[in-house]
Amino acid sequence: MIDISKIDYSTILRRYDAEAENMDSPEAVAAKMLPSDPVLSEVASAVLYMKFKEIGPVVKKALESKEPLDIINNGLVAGMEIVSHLYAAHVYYLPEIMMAAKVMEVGISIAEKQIPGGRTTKGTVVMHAAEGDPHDIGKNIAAVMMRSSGFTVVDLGKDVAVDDVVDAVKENKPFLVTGTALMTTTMTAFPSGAKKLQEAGINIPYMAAGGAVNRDFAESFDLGIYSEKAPQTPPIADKILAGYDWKKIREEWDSIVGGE
Ligand code: B12
Repeated sequence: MIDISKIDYSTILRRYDAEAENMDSPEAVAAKMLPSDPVLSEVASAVLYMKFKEIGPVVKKALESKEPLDIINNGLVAGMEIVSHLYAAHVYYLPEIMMAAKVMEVGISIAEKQIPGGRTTKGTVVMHAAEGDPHDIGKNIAAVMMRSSGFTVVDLGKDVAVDDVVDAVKENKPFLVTGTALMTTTMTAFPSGAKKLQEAGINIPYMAAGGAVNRDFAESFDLGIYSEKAPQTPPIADKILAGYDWKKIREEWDSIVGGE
């Protein structure tokens, strides 16, 4: 007689639906990702659930007890990160991403106004999204980080032709240029822009960032340096102002951004 007690059914039949029933829903996982601080959680929830009417009052209320940058990084951007998570899990689709990003931007514009810093500037940075690339949400966040850290940002926008980037660098004389690419088809604009800058005798670091880019790519061409997350940019910029060139930034990148 067959001893069925020794049969391992998992190797014979796997019920994915039953497995899924026992897992948390993506929404529940997302809810767990909300910040533990109740004020920041309320801000992040407004982004997560695309609350256009609530975001203004919620951010203004948060400003009574929190620093603007805390609200931006740990409330608004945190909410957007959950949205990206839900998108990856096929719970949210593009319309939700776009609406949530708009809500986040409204919140950022309110919080940004309360950032102290006055009119003094540490230096100018030219920022853009690569030629052919319409994705500018991450760049806009990075621009807020840079402005709030005391830098002047010349934001060229999205889908910026390589030659326009080079012209803007010649005109504004920044100490750093950043490019964002979320598409593998557009990231090649950066080595080509960096080469044109070098040909013009300009040797400022060219930061390559955005989801399509990794550190290996960013460091594969002369002038290229990497930044993975928007908040990593100000500390890197501070080092450039302190005299680091693109080679030294690469050498000390881990310690500058506090990475492993
Ligand atoms: C929103 C979105 C759009 C929006 C963009 C709106 C906008 N104003 O940005 C719209 C609808 C326009 C769009 C269009 C398209 N999209 Co789209 N889109 C996305 C989506 C869903 C989210 C991107 C996003 O904003 N995330 C939130 C932000 C906060 O994250 P982030 O950009 O990664 O930024 C973080 C870091 O990368 C970094 N960072 C980013 N920029 C910078 C800059 C600096 C200086 C620094 C320091 C850091 C930094 O910091 C941020 C966090 O701190 C992604 C999917 C995904 N998972 O990324 C696809 C995605 C990028 N899109 C994609 C594609 C293919 C397209 C289309 C070609 C689709 C189509 N067939 O039409 C078109 C583009 C057509 C064209 N050429 O015009 C692909 C790209 C694939 C690839 N590898 O090439 C993706 C990955 C989707 C996918 N999985 O296929 N898209």
